[in-house]
Amino acid sequence: MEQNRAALRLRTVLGHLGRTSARAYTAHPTTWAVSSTSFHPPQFQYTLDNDVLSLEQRKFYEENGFLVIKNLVSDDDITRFRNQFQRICKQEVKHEGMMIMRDVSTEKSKFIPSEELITKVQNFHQDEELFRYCTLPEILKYVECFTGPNIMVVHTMMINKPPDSGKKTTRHPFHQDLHYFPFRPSNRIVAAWTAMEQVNRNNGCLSVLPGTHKGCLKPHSYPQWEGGVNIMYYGIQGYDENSPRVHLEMEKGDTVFFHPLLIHGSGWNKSQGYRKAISCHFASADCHYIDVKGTSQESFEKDILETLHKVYGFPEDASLKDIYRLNVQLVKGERINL
Ligand SMILES: O=C(O)CCC(=O)C(=O)O
Repeated sequence: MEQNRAALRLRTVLGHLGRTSARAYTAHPTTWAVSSTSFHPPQFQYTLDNDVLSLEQRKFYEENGFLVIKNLVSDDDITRFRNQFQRICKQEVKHEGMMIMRDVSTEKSKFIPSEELITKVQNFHQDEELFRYCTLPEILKYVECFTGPNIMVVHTMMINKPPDSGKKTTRHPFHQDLHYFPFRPSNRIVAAWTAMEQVNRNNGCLSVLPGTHKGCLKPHSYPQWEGGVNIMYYGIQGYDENSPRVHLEMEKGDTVFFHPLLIHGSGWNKSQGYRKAISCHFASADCHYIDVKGTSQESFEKDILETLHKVYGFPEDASLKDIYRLNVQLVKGERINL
């Protein structure tokens, strides 16, 4: 009985159940100074057979772990996402389970519901307007190349990187997204990240370490930054600082798809503007859950459950798997395991 109540609470809080049905480059895949021509894979493992990606694009993702598609999302859609984000910031729209986050540098100042104080909205699954992003045919067409035809939305974010206060807290340390996910196989998970305006090194574009998706999941922890670090912004302990770095300078509407093991992060925002992006993680519904206890992900599970318990009264004995199980949502094909 108690457990049923807890499960019900969990569901209400976290959203509804998935339904059963070092150099800068301009964002153009063929201009990256990273290899695609000398590449002869024994077989493709990170992409699936279909007629969407060209052979060159496929080889590029296999080798580098990311792929930028220019001008994929329309200006009209981006305007709609921007307007809805503003409504959420002003608290004209609220959803249970949606997480509203602030930069650590403004955490202690009085909260005024405005775009200036909100750095990220996570888990917008219940917001029809923002969730449209995850169902756009132009996005799903590419997602399918990595996940296959049964597609689940597993995580959503709208990021509003503010002008930095000078403490460099707006940086996002290098990390692998798989650290946050209790399902596998990793090759059937992909992120889509769309620039909502021009992004460059000045306003803190994404930076990636090409080819790192071929490695394994590394231990993560909070970096010891003088100015503080944002909640849930874990960084990799001990990556190779000399690995070649690519700064993904992109135009509004350009979208990068990337592998969950690809090491990436973003720089601090030196501009006076709010750098916006919308992002969604997708996984094949054929993926299966894993228990993260005893793995490097256990500390994240503990952290998130503690936060959810404190803020929302979430059951203490839940698992990372429980959080996702209640939140994932089918957007194409059939629901299988997730
Ligand atoms: O948009 C950014 O600045 C970084 C986003 C990111 O890597 C993440 O939230 O995992």
